Amino acid sequence: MQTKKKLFLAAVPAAACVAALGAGAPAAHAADSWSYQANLAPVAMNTPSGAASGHFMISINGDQATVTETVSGLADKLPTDKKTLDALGIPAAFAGAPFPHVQHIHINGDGMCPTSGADTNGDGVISTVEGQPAYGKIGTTLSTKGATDGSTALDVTKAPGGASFTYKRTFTLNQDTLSAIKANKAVVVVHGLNPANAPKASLSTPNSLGLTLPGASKKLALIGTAPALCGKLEASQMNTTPSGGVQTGGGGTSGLQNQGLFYGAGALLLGAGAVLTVRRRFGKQH
Ligand SMILES: [Cu+2]
Repeated sequence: MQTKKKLFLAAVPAAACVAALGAGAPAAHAADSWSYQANLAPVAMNTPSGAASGHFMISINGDQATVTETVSGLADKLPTDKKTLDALGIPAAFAGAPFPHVQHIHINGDGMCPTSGADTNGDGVISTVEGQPAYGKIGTTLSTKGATDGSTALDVTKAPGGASFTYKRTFTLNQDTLSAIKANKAVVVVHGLNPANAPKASLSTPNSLGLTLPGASKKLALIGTAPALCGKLEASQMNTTPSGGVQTGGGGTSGLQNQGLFYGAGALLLGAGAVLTVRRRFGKQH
């Protein structure tokens, strides 16, 4: 029963998640397993409306969390031109590499995504720091490997990259993040703006975190770190189980469909793996 349920949770198609949104589903749970989701939407000012999107699911069982996420429309590749790289504070070794998108579960802010009012210095970009009152500090780093705490928060070699990616990882969720998710104070943020449509100031202003990439002559420009996509984590209706009852309404057929989707997601992950390999190779260069 447990195994079956886990598979079900992992396999729920994105479309179903979208359908469940807005239903105001209560935080339903069976035993100690929960499921939450976020629709990732463009951050005001930083990403034009409709230019990028994503969907994020997290199923939690005890202290184990499995994240399944897809995004599209983000910055694809880093520039290759040396002048452009220098101007943005990106080391030459990174030329043409997949644009890294560090991503986190932010916690204990206002539990929301920043609006244009968050741009307190009025430069037309919402920096990571300016967004913090809305989404809070980093609770968990959604890294591709290694630690999921603050130690990998800005590690671009452990971040997914490219315009579109599928991210799936199971890891131990820290207590602070778990509590914040349950308290509706958790927000998923994907960083790194698309130079093609980012606000102009983000190309010339240093990032708000003081990050300098290894081998760079200056601080990374704001486009490298500013929040691009954001979504508040909300209880997923899909996790609703009649009190102590059996998962109903699905039936055998839908179970099969879900399995098919599950394997489909696996194929997508292979694609992501290829991207990661490229970056790993690239990461060794410096
Ligand atoms: Cu973040």
